[in-house]
Amino acid sequence: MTNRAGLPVAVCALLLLLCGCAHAQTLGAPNIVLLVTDDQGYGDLSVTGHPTIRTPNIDRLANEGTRFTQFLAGNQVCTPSRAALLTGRLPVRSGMTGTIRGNVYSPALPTGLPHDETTIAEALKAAGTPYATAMVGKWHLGINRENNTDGWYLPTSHGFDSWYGTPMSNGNYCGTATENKPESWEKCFMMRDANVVQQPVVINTIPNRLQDEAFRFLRDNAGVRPFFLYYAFLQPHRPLFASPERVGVSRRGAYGDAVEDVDYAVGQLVDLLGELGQLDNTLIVYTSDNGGWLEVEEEGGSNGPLRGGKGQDYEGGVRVPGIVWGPGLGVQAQVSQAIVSAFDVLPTILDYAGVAFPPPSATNLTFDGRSVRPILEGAEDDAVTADSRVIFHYCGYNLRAMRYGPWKAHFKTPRITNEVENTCTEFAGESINACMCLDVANYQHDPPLLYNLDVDLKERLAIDTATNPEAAAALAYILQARAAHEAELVPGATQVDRLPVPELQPCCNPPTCRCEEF
Ligand SMILES: [Ca+2]
Repeated sequence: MTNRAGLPVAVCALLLLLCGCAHAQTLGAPNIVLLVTDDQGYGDLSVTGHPTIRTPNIDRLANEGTRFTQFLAGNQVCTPSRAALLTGRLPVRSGMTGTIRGNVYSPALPTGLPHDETTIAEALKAAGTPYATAMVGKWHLGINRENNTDGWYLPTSHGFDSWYGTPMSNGNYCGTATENKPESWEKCFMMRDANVVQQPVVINTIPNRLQDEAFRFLRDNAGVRPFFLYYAFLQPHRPLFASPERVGVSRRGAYGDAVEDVDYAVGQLVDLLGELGQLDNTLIVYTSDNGGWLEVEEEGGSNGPLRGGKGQDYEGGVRVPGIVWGPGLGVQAQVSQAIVSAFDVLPTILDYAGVAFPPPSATNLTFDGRSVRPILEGAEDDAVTADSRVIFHYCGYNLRAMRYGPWKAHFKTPRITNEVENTCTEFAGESINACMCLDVANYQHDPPLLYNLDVDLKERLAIDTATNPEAAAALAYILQARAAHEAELVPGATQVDRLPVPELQPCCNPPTCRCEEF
C-alpha cells in the first residue's frame, strides 16, 4: 500500500524536478540557430523581390521577425566573411584573409582560424549553462596543422561539440549532381569531426544529410540544455545542385532550385523546433556570406537593386539578406533600415545568451560589432548604429571602402571590365571570374569617391564635396575615423596566403583516398 501509494508520489516529484529544471534552463538561455548561405544575393528571396524564386519558409522568418534592408557581410568572399561572422572581428585582425581575392584556402594549407580568436561557439560555452554546440555544413576556415589527421583548425577545435560537413567550398572541382570530376576528387570530401567519411563527395545527397545531422542534434538537446546550431549551407554556390526532389522545380533554373532547397530545409527546421516545443525560446539568424556572383552569369545570384557582386565592395558584394527571428524573445516583426553587419552577430547572440561581451576568453581583443538587440526589440533604427559608427570594407589587407551613415567612401574600386554587368572578366590579358584585391587590379581614388546610398543605391553619382558641405563634413569624419582605425589596427599575419603542404591533404583509406560512409 505504502509502496503503491509512495512510488507514484516519488516519480511525480522526480518528474516535477526534472521538468522544472529543464523548463528553467530553457527559459533562462535561448537556443540560437545561425543559418548561413553561400553566395546568395540580396535579391534572391521572394521577400526581397525575386520574381521567380519561391522562398516561403525564409519569407515567414522575415515577416515574423526583423528583416534588415542594410545588413552587411563581414567581407565580399567566403573565408574572411565566415571568420568575421564567427569571431566578430575584421579578418585583417585575425589574419583570415589574403591579398589576391582574400580567399584561396585549399585543403593542404597548414594554417587556419587562429586559436586566440574566440568563436560564437566558444563564447557560448561561458554561459551559465554551457551551450551544446554543433555545426553542419561548410567550414572553410582551415583543417590541419602538423599532419593530415590532427584537425587543428576544424570546428571541433573551435568550440563546436560536433561537426558534419565539408571544409571547403562546393567548388568547380567537385562537379555537379550529375557530373563527376574524378581528376580532382581529393579536394571534395565530407568530414565528421576530424575524420574524412566520404571522399569524393556525393553532392546531391548533402542537403538531406546535413538536415538529418542537424535534426539529431536538436532532438538530443531540446529541453535538456540550451543549444547553438551553426548551419552553413553549401548552396547556392556554384556548381549548382539541389536535392533530387527539388531539381527542375524553380522557374529560375538550377540556381532557383538550389535556393528553394535551402528554403525547404529552413521550413523543416522550423517545423521541428515547433514539434520540440522550442519556438518560443529560439533565436534564428539568417544571412549569406557575400553577395551574388555575377561573373558566372546565370549560375550566380541576384543582388537586386545593388551595384556589383561577390568580390567587390560595391553594395552588391557585401549587402546580403539579414533576418533575425524570435517572436518569443521579443524580436519585433519589422523591416529595419538600420545599418548592421555580420560583426554584430556575435555580440547580439551573447546578449541574448547572457554572456558578457567581450567574452571572458577574449577581453584583450578588439571587436568590430555591437549588440543590436535594442533594434530587434523595437528601438529606433538609429538607436544603436547611426551615431558615429563606421564600417570598414577590406579586400584582403586593402581598405577599399568605408561606410558612415548613408555615406560610402571608396578609396579603391576594382578594374571593372564589363561595365554593363559590373564584373571583372579579364586581367592582364588573362580571363578571370572575380575582381581581385591587389592594388594593380584596383583604381585608386584620392580623394575617395563619395556616394550617398540613401539616394544613390547604385553608387554611380560621385559627390563633389566642394559644393556639398554636408558631404564634405561626412568625408572629413570618415578620413578621421580611418586614421584612428589605422593607428589602432594590429594586422594579423595572413593565414590564407600560404603554400600548401602536400602531406596535410586529408585522405581516407590511404593511399586510395576513397571512402564511403554508407
Ligand atoms: Ca561565399
